[in-house]
Amino acid sequence: MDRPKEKRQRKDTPFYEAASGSWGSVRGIARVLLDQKPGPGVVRTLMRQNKPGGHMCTSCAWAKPAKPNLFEFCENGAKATVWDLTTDRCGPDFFAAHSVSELRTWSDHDLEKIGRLTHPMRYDAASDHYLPVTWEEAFREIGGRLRGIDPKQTVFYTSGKASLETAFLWQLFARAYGHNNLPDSSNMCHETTSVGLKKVIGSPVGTCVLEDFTHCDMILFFGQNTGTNSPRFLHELQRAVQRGCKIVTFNPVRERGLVEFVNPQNPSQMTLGSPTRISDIYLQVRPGGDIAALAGICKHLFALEDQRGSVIDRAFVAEHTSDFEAFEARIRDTPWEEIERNSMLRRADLEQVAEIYARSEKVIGIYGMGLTQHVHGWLNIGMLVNLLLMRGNIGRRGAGISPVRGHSNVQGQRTVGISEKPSLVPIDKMEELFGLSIPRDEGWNTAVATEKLLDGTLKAFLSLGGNFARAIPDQGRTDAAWAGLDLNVQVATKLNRSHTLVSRESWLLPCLVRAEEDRQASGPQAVSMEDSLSHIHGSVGKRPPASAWLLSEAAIVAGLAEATLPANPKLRWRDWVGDYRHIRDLIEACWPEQFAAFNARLFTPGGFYRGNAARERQWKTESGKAQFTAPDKLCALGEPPEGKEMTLVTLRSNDQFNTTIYGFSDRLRGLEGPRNVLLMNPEEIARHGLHEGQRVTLECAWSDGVDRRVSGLRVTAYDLPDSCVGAYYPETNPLVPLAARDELSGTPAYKGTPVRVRAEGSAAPL
Ligand SMILES: Nc1nc2c(c(=O)[nH]1)N[C@H]1C(S)=C(S)[C@@H](COP(=O)(O)OP(=O)(O)OC[C@H]3O[C@@H](n4cnc5c(=O)[nH]c(N)nc54)[C@H](O)[C@@H]3O)O[C@H]1N2
Ligand SMILES: Nc1nc2c(c(=O)[nH]1)N[C@H]1C(S)=C(S)[C@@H](COP(=O)(O)OP(=O)(O)OC[C@H]3O[C@@H](n4cnc5c(=O)[nH]c(N)nc54)[C@H](O)[C@@H]3O)O[C@H]1N2
Ligand SMILES: [Mo]
Repeated sequence: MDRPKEKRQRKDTPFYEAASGSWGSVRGIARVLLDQKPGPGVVRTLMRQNKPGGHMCTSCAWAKPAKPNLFEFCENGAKATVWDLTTDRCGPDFFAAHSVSELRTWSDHDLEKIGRLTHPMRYDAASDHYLPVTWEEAFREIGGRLRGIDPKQTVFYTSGKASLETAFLWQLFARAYGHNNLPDSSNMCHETTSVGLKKVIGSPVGTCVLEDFTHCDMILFFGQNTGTNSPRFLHELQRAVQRGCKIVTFNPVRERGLVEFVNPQNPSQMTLGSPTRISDIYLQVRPGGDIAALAGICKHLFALEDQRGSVIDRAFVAEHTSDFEAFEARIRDTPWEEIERNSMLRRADLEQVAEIYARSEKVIGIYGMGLTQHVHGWLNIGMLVNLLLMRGNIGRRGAGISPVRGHSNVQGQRTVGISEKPSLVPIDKMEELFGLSIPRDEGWNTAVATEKLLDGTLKAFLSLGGNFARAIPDQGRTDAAWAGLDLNVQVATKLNRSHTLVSRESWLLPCLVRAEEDRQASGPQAVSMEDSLSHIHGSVGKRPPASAWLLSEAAIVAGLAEATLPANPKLRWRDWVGDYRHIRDLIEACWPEQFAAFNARLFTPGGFYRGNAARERQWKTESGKAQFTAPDKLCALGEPPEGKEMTLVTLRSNDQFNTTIYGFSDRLRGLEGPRNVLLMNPEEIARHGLHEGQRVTLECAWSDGVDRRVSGLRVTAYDLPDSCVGAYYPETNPLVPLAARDELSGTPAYKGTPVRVRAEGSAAPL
């Protein structure tokens, strides 16, 4: 197995200063090609990626333009595809040689690096090995077991990669079986958006489309790391900057992609190495400090309004919004000292941002996990919406709010019924179409499902992709609980830690990846997904499957459903899977407005837009208006750190996709080597009496008395605000308390854990 050398920051400058993109991204692709040895023709596959007739990338959810670039893939999109198309295999021979107990000690990287799963496998407790089985046996046995379990004690999890077609079948299976327990990776991600944005503007998704980025004159960026997590978006940003658009970024970490970018597709930029500056102003807000930062900008706007008028769009506020007066009073009453203390930013800087905002006609607010993964995450979003509403920046060309979604179809899965809330789903229509009686009680989201795992209520867990056990908080407590389940079924492409935390009965069902040809009774199939800007795209895989025993995800869901449910002539699983156009017709029947002529529009260049009322200034909120929120606090953290406590921000490196660890180069942060680093600024290292390279244990300081710790971290100097430490996800997930989650949506507060640092070998906390 690869053993990385020690992680170190480049020594030539105190902190990494190279531009994002550039030759580094080309080298990143070359490295993964060498490492994964994909079969022949992979370059052709990459050239088709994100273009009509090709497959849609499985990495991020960023929009796919109608007129694609020559290479419509980025470094990390290429890595994701090549990682899927490796020639390495994880088949019966591998499982015969390694017990599950042994595999449980392997790292995330080493487990996935084995290669693609090739056969359906069943865990054999007597030998502690996975053994190959036939699909018939797998479906029959799992179906039989499910029929003996109370559906209400069962969870069907989805990670956001499965297509619209598969996701629709999955939720239908769950509801026909008898529950709404449909947690999704979105519950750990942008659920704060789905709930928070719905509350304030009546739409669970963003209001922008790609064209808006060619008209805006200011972009406010909060807690989203474009260079690593949605690099194709850098092209829009670069073009916006070149036409004079101002970009202001709020992030505790100076992320290179938001500082400057060399377009790898621009020969002169590559040759001259002349980067485009992305952010005009970059403010290293403290974690959880965005409410205060936004309050400061709003406060100065009121001051400017008093001085010169015409700053606030009074006509828009009067016609379209509610509760402005309470918001105004709260902001005017908030003292600057509190704003500065909570944001750790200077008044003068926030005033400067307000000046630019007041001068700009069309402004877009962008955000990611830096706003959503906090205890008061929804208020972060409410505050950003407040700022936009003050000048009518929602529902206008070139303006709006734009959450950047994570998984490539995570937004779409919610659109087609993956939700624990039956009120958000056309249940009546489904009952009518399929002759069902579907429960109306709310099911479990990820946080509740994890509580049910811990308290023993959960009996069966079925997972459509993902790595639930590794992605959730509080792994010190949850890891042991999996053994108590009656049934654990994992549909997957590669081995991961969730597959090693076996239950009384555990199954591993391997599926095709998106770039592979999906051939069914009627011939090769297309699938579809929805991007971050609510456009739906068709996707066609053309590569030969990694193994003859693989099934498509849709076929696996249909096989499981057929084996579990009583016969019902209206549930024609086999026919539907024979031709996915039938599934798209069912989606259209359930959501006729958004999916009208779904099959006919499947390959619309740039995708087809499913519409958004808030973009048209129709507010589907309780008041029927866009809602101002008066902030009752200035900090998004549940328990702000005290004394020597620090706030832990869990980070993604440039060499991972969630729990999939491609390698050990966090190039854009200048960090190379093992991932067990603890990033701290040099003054904090000194304040804690530590030194660089020292090994430390991090302890969670959440006040529920539970002992949560991660050892063996190496202190690494990094440019972060005071009282903030950074470390990688998922290795530090055991430190995040399950109880620390957004108060409205339940999204875990992965960006705001209070921690103490303890030098290893020393008894007392420092
Ligand atoms: N290559 C690659 N692409 C990915 C993924 C991946 O792992 N690798 N994951 C996918 C998924 S599922 C998702 S959800 C997205 C995630 O993409 P992002 O939304 O970018 O998520 P993160 O990288 O977790 O963190 C975002 C940023 O928030 C900053 N931050 C932390 N705390 C705060 C805060 O309190 N305030 C502010 N303003 N900023 C803060 C961090 O420094 C970081 O730069 O990316 C998707 N795309
Ligand atoms: N501390 C901390 N924790 C976090 C986060 C954080 O920022 N900090 N981020 C959260 C976020 S935003 C998210 S989205 C979750 C991610 O949680 P998940 O979506 O559950 O996790 P992934 O790591 O994306 O899942 C990787 C696995 O998916 C399987 N897989 C890959 N492709 C396919 C496919 O096409 N089909 C199928 N069936 N399986 C496939 C592979 O077996 C692979 O091992 O983690 C959350 N956890
Ligand atoms: Mo995510």
